[in-house]
Amino acid sequence: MANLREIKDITICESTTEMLIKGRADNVSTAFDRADDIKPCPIGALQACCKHCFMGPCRLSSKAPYEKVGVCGANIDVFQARGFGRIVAAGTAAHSDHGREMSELFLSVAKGENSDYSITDVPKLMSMAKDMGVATEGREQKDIAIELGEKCLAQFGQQHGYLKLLDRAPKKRFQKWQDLNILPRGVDREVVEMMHRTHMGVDQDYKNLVLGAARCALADGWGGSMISTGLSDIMFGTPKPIEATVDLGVLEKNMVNIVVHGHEPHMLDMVCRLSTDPEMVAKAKAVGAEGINVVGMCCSGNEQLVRRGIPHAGNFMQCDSAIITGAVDAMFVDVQCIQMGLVPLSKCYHTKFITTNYRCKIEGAEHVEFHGEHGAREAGVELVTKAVENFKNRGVVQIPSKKTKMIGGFSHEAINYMLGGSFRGSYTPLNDNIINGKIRGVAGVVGCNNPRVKHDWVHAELVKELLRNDVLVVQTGCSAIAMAKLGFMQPEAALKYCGPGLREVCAAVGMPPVLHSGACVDNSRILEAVCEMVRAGGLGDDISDLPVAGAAPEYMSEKAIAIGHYFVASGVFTVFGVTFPVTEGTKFADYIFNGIEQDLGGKWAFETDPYKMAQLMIDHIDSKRQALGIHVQKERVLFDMEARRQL
Ligand code: MSK
Repeated sequence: MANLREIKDITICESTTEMLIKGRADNVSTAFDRADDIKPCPIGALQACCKHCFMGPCRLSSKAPYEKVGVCGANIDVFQARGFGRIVAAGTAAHSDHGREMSELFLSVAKGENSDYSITDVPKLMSMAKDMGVATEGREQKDIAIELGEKCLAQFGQQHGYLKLLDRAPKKRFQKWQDLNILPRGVDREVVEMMHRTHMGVDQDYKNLVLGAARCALADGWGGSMISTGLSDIMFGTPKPIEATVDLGVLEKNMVNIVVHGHEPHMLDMVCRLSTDPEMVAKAKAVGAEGINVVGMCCSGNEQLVRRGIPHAGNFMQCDSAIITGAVDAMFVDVQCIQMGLVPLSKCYHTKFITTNYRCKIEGAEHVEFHGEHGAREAGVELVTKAVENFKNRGVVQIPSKKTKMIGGFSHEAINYMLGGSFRGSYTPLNDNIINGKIRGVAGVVGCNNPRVKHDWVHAELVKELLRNDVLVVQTGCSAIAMAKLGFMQPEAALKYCGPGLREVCAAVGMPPVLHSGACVDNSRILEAVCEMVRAGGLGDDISDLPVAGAAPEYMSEKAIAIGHYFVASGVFTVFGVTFPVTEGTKFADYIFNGIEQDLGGKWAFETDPYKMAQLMIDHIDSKRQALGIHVQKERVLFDMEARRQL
């Protein structure tokens, strides 16, 4: 391949650097190399190509006169809005299909038809039941769980009304959605409708399309994703602060290494349990290994890291590197973010690359079908046995030594408890510290890695800049792993990286300044956290009043755009990096970057420079502080009796 970047320009991650050097010496190709080899299509990057019918494809560009239209007469704004709508529909479909899988699994457990999994978090069962309108008083736990499972599953195919968990939103926010007629009715209905509206000859009003996409995205955040997170918590436990270790150094030289990569927590859960099963351990010892080491990768790994402290090998752009170590005896994958390039790469080493889900088969990969609802243990035994049997085939092994300790597990419930204690659990202390200015605001920094930018660097520089300015950071997904590897999820990080106000709060509570909340599907936890902030009072009566902002600095997936759009539709200023599917100077661009704020209270921004990105977020936070009248730190006033009476 010609013109490959130097490795120092590809990543700031030490262990990835070491493995990319090895990979080049081994003459194998990685996604970083392919990104150098294949340039992005300039028309596609601007969302200026329409393939929605076969009179085209029609291509417009920023250089074409604004009046130029496609064969059907559709203009550049409709090209972009239709493309954007389909991206949101695809992202929503991905999260929500995962949510459906969790609902079906949960229902099989609730009915007692599945002994491979169980209900482990009864308080979460009760709170979720209440929010889904399931009566709990005087009823058997089993009956509550069955009704909850059925109600959750029905949300996907519901045709009328609105998704029940939207009731968690502040009243003003709900009213805004109702006034705009964008309350999602059912998850599947909104995805199907978006696909219909973007078909040739249907919706050709860019604003109507963007608002339709908002309805679809809300079905993701407040529907499919929120259901998935809630039911997974009931089965696998609601995260609370827990220690874990991240980076490629979690691989073990003398153990059978299994990397589980994908998005569905139940396969990883089963494989983890089997790794300590005496029969499986005996099998491992019989082939000369000391035992079985199961580690996560990407988001199912994130889910089980924040719940159980399972070691995590790395984020999306470290999958290649894990295989290049030569120490991965098997990589089991389920759905989402699985790169096809990992299959030929695994054949260059000894790694068994095994797909496990009927929805995600890859040519050249071995397939062992795993179903959570039936036969999970048997499939798990088959998978783990294949990894164990492959241990003897190892060649040269080079495991980077780098691994970092971290504290993760900050669900919105854990934040509530951490700040207020078990008897007075509340977001009031957080709000108080925002009002008194010690914490300037809160930022959600989430999303993927993208090989077109320096791996982990944009995440790191953005987060450093936010912390320096007293902005508390909440994270999910691959972004969280980037910061965990760099040590930002240790309480001591507050002393090193934070401004004086945030440092003081973190030191008092003993928490890290960067809070890991889970997988990309768990961004719904951040929605719940901002609802709690509104409920606690003092910071306005809508999410859009809060001094908060969101960012996905290295995103790459359609899911990320769906997440971004549900945050914008929920009233949050949201900045994306790398690239954005938009042609500047169009009415569509002006609407999503500006005008949409009038309608929804949130808006999009696009910026690739992490320092400018941070500035945009801080400026937004400051503007909200100003609107709330908390922008200047007030002198403490001592009240006399008369003043108290007036109060
Ligand atoms: S895994 S969607 S690269 S966060 Fe959720 Fe990471 Fe993005 Fe996949």
